[in-house]
Amino acid sequence: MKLGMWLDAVRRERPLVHNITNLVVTNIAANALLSVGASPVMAYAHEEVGEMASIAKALSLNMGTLTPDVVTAMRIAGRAAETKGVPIIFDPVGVGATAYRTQVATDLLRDVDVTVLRANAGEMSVLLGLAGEVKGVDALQADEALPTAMKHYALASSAVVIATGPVDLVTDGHTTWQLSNGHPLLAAITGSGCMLTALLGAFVGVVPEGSPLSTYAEACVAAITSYNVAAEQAAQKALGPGTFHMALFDCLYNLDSRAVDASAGVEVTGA
Ligand code: ATP
Ligand code: TZP
Ligand code: MG
Ligand code: MG
Repeated sequence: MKLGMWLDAVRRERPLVHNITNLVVTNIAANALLSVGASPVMAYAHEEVGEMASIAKALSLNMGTLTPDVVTAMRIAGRAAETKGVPIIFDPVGVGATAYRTQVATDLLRDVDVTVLRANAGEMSVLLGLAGEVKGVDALQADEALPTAMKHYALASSAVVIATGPVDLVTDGHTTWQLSNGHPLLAAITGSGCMLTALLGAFVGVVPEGSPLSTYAEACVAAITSYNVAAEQAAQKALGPGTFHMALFDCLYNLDSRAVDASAGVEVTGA
């Protein structure tokens, strides 16, 4: 599978990605999108989120610092995106940590037609009713039944389902991709998952409308691999989390699409 072509498409088309994200990562998510060649916008007012989501190429929803106002903004934006066929990415940050987060995530997934669901493996385990564990926003433990549960959920909801960690799993219910790129320093900075959730918006934002779910899954595989290859390059320049963080933007900006294909660690099952 050619992955680098998706990065080229993002740089060519510069998709507008509407983010309703959290207070911790707002700036770095916008910078990650700019570094990869996309166009970020953060908009929260109930008065404008519907309009913004309808002109965007993707809507990225992130539950990191929830308030009732943010939840309403997500619902209004989600409805507008659905009406216009704009793909929606959802990151249920910290689901399972509190009853409120679990309720919001469950309700949103029931009411909004999400195209891509991304969480760390602990959050995904909790969300799918398995024996996962989260501590605040960090994964503590995933369930070994996770890959099968993800496939079932993907089929039932017609969504791409992604669980990240040292190894990332992506499934559309038929095919599962196991991705081995990345670096432990990603777990040493806050927002590494949230930046990825924003970047998924850029990559699914260039999928031609009307494409099958498998094409959205491929774009997600390309997004994760591009990000994780950039992280591997950044780690080589870094002294620790601080310099790694800065180098990550530089490496995303300078990432060669051929290097993505050359370094990709992708295992496919069920194709
Ligand atoms: P957490 O809250 O546990 O940090 P998260 O939402 O930030 O979770 P992660 O699961 O940490 O999300 O994944 C974010 C990115 O970091 C992904 O691209 C993933 O592949 C990568 N990653 C996380 N941990 C590692 C690791 N130990 N080695 C390599 N890559 C990793
Ligand atoms: N608290 C609420 S959101 C957030 C923190 C620390 C950022 C979480 O980012 P990530 O990418 O899920 O680690
Ligand atoms: Mg993290
Ligand atoms: Mg997270």
